[in-house]
Amino acid sequence: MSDSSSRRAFLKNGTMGTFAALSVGTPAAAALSKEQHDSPSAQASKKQADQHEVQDEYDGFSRYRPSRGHDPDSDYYIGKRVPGFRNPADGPAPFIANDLDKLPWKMKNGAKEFHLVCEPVAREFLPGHWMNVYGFNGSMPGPTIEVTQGDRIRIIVHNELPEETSIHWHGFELPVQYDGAHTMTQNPIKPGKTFKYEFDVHEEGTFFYHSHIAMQEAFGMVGWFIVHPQKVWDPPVDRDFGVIFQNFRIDPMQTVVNSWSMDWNWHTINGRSGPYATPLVCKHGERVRVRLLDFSPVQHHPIHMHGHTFWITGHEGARIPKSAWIPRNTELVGVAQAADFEFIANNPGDWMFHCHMVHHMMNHMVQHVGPRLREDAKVDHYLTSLDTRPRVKMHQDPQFGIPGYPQKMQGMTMTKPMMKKLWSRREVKGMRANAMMSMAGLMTSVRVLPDDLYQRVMETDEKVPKGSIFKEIVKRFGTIEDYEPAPPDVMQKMLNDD
Ligand SMILES: [Cu+2]
Repeated sequence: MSDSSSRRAFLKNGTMGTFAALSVGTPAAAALSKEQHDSPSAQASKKQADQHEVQDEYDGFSRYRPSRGHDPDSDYYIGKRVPGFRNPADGPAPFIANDLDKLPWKMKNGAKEFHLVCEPVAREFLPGHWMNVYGFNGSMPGPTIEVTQGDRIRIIVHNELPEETSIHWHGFELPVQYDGAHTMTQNPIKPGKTFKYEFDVHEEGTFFYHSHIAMQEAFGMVGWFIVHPQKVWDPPVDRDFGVIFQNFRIDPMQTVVNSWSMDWNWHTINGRSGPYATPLVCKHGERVRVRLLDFSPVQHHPIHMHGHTFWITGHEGARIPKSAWIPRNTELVGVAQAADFEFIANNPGDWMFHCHMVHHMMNHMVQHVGPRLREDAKVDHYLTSLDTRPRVKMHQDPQFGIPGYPQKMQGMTMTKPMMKKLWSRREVKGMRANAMMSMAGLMTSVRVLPDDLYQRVMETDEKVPKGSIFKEIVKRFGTIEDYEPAPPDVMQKMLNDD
């Protein structure tokens, strides 16, 4: 047994012991405990680890604890070239864009044929807050197109919008007639009509597609176009996440985007707003890639990740040579730019991952000054009596539950069904009971979980009490004596909503 596999075994057994103590004597815990020993994913990850002989320590850098390594010129400084557990022979890690589907294809006449339908879409930005946007195949952003370098692709675009459109394949070096710049390279696709785009993909990397009509872009018409390299990128990653950040202007009382506005008040990640944007969940010690696209109409986003130092390994142009990778905690991603972040998940916990602009960390930009609608005022009344409008009374009137108005988040006055929807997702199981309060707008989280806790959250249907996974991580990796659970009143309210 090598040093690294014995360390993995130690970590597994050590965590097993702690976990057993946590859930004393319940039959479910006993069954789960056995399942963890035998589960196919645990065996597969051990097998992968053994086959691939991944190490735990590299030049002073550890994949299992916060660690900077010794020498900035080392290949392994802050995890720069530390590989994941995945065997490159198994191909690239599957691409995961939470809350978005993949676009299916069929092989026809030597090409992967996709059908993309441009259409009006209703998207639930927050539980109960449905917005009328434009998208593809019932989704905003559209479904992910995923191909391999060297593929020939054919995309048949059906225009079901009430207006003309054309689709641009952003970043591709393709024959100009398929570039999608309407009137410049093709006639616009009329409502009810189709257009065929067909080309060979010789590049690899992080691309996207979008309508090339400006106002339709502001309505949300974008989707991922991921091209996996023929030869898997080195070092191999275990997770490959994609998140699209967008802004919209949707006024109170409205569900339709005001695409003329220069001001933006709703923020989404893969079409959902924090805390409804689904967390990115990975296992302790893995190498993780997050591809991030800013498809906001006018706003740039300084993206910050907590608890880890990441490397910028690519932009929408191409993968960056290793010698030019740079370590960061915050990366500014501009409009129509994508950035690939890679890091070793060596610090277990629930970590914020968010745009750092304060106006993007809250919807409507008014979380701290209160709603702009007044008590007992209808909108028409409000507009016609601006000088005599009634005083603000926050969050108590049902009229604040109107579409387009998310401020009820403040003070945990979300309704039961909304809370239920937020907590019914597997990815948030066991987070602190009030974790949802801290996420709004362009905010989500990266969860780094030890193997057994990962299985409990992501691979079993066992009921996981709120806060239990977080507390267990503090117990194993922090100082439990200093830990303060969520305030009981908030906690109780949340539990009542369960
Ligand atoms: Cu931002």
